[in-house]
Amino acid sequence: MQDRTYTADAEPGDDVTVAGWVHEIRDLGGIAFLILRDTSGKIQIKFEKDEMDDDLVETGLDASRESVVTVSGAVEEEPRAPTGVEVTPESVEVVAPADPELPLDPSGKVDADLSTRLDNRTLDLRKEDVQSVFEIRSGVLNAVRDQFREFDCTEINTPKIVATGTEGGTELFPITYFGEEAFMNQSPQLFKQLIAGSNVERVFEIGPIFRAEEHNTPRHLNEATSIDFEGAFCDHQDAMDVAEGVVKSAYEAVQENFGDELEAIGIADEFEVPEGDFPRISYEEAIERINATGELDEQLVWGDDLSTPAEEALGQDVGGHYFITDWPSEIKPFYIKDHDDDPELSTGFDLMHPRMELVSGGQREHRHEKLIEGFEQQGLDPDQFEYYTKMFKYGMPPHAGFGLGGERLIMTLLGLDNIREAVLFPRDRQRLSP
Ligand code: ATP
Ligand code: AMO
Repeated sequence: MQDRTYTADAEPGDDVTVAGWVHEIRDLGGIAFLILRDTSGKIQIKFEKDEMDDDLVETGLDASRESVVTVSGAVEEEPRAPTGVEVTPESVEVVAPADPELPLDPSGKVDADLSTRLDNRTLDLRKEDVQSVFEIRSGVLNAVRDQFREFDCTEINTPKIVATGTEGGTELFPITYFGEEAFMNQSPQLFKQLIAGSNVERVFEIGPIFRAEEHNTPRHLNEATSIDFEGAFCDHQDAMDVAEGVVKSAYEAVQENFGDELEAIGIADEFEVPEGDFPRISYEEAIERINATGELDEQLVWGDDLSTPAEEALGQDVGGHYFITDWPSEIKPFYIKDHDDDPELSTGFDLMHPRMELVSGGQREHRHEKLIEGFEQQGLDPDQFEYYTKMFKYGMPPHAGFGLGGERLIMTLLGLDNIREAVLFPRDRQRLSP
């Protein structure tokens, strides 16, 4: 790496070479300042026109905003400088000039709409608040990994090109695989179960999922990051405990390590780690409570899925994270196990943030015959899934798991308006590049 000092590490008395982008030039006449920005912060470079070499002054002050420059010089204390120090330059080099016509203002003084921001993500990420979202995202994924390791899980990676879908046929992206029909995977569901049934027992995966969602909403992506868990000898209650632990660990890590980033995003004062156990509300109670709010035009009846307004009404009523448990079997997928004492009721659960669903999970059907029956009830051909079902003949333990939407976790944790703000290069109906 180039011999350079991060701006945040420049101390009075040091001779440094700093490298970064021209954030701003302030010309006050006899004195002018170049504010240089790098990943660690900003530093003021001082040009005293009468006392410095003309070429040096010209190179520094003629550099267009967002050009990449390196500056060598002495660091001095200067109380009037934004960071309390400034550099008196001995040399300035423009390493990569920037076109003065910028499509987006990285100083953030001029607002840009989301579409312009996403089209120019490199410039967008030069803004401190935007960079902070992705520093936090990286920190959250670290915390989640640590938490899974505490639960004795092994990290796995499963294929993203697959022969069958699991989460609804209309949401599949078809591709051609050497002349055969194949799909982009919607969920690691079947693969994580196949590994939980081995001696590995407890697994997690953080990876992409692909959904051909037709609708364009602020909380759906066509390529999302799924945080998946699967554990042998676990039931749905255990899986809920793990989901709760993982979500809380994300909040705790942000609280502990990302104070400056929360400040930059402007939410440091309101950010809170969720306290206490997340309530576990049955589906039956959920629809009663939603109906009691009077927020919906039509009353919900047993068997209805929860619409967005229904979820929002319940979210407001509960006021924090909560689980919805014991869903009707008929609206949960074939791999979810029903309660032994009531086949109308499933062990499926969702973990909700007041704004939206974060997690789906449940105990799995591990009995071969019942699994095959489940496929038939959902109108799926069990023969197509033989690669999966046959392993249920060779000692498949009871097991349970869940999938947590990574971007939804970041979006709700940081109060972002649009899920696209939590992905570097989102994929949606309109967006296939960059
Ligand atoms: P001119 O009179 O043509 O503006 P000058 O060299 O006399 O040139 P100063 O009077 O020193 O300029 O400063 C001009 C402005 O810049 C003042 O508002 C001063 O507070 C500010 N200033 C001067 N030096 C610094 C510095 N090192 N950091 C930040 N602000 C500074
Ligand atoms: P489900 O389909 O509910 O369950 O997905 C799990 C979680 O993934 C997130 N998610 C999405 N996020 C953004 N855009 C999308 N298009 C999108 N689709 C899903 C949500 C959702 O709660 N196999 C099961 C999980 C399991 O039972 O283990 C599954 O995929 O946050």
